[in-house]
Amino acid sequence: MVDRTLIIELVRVTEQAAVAAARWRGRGDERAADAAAAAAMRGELNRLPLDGTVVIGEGARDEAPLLFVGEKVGTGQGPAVDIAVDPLEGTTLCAKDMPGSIAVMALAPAGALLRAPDVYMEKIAVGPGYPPGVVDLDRSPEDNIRALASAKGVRPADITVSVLDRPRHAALIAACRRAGASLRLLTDGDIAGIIVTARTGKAAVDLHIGSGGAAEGVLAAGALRCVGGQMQGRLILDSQEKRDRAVAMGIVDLAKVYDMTEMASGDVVVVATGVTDGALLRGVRQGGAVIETDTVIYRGSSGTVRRIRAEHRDFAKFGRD
Ligand code: VTB
Ligand code: MG
Ligand code: MG
Repeated sequence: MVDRTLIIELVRVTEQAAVAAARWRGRGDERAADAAAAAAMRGELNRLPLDGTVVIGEGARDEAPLLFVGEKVGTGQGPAVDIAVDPLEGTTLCAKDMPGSIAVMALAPAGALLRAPDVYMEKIAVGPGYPPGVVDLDRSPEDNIRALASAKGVRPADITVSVLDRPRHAALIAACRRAGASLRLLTDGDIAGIIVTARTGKAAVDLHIGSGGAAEGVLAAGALRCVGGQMQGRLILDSQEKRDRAVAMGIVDLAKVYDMTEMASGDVVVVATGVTDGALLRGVRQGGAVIETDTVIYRGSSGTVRRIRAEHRDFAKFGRD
């Protein structure tokens, strides 16, 4: 178990990353926004009493200056934990000041997070309340939509599927349309896309399908575990170089379908703060001396979701009135 008091401390990590990224909202510079988020995230992580290892980060040691895979974070005094980060998920959304960019990280006992190489992952996810295996990566989109509709007691036309809007998904999108489903096409951001399947309510999305980053898959799996639902992922290793990288990272079965709990096992905690407004979180608000942030913390082992709205004041710059 991760020390419960430590869990709340993680709020600062994504808050600071989101505030740093928000300074770059709408400025068309994805790299600067990402770098600012990563630097802020690392700064806060290194203040925490933990012996952390980045297992999912901003890249390999030689290509990422900050939060590279293998980097040690924390003060070194504390529990040995795995850290997965996406300091700015949806860099393009942030650079264009479009909805849905977030700062996100996961923490889990050492060994609990899948060491996913930086490749795409095929994903399928549904919210809670369905029989196990109601959808499956190995079935066609049509079959999955029909199975989900029947489990839900509705028509396929009443099912909403979210898919990243990419040319590589043309056949998938066509298949969903043939099945009669409604599609929510995401310009970016499948972590939020997957988590939103667990929301009930009128505008709910029932199913997420398609390929996106493997890192995002692990982060989404951690959060979905907490709110309930089912998810599967399979790494797309479509070149020898990618297969070699996966093997070097200790992956034995290259075609393995990972269940949600295999991607993020044990007492995983996922924390996310909104950068721009989105379906999951409100973006950073800055009004004069006060900066407001909106953060959610998911704790897998207890299924607790906490929402923290914070006001930050910069007395050094604005004084105390
Ligand atoms: C994926 C997805 C992310 O970027 O990594 C996507 O998982 C990149 O896909 O949520 P492309 O290479 O097709 O652009 C996000 O949408 C945002 O980081
Ligand atoms: Mg990302
Ligand atoms: Mg990112």
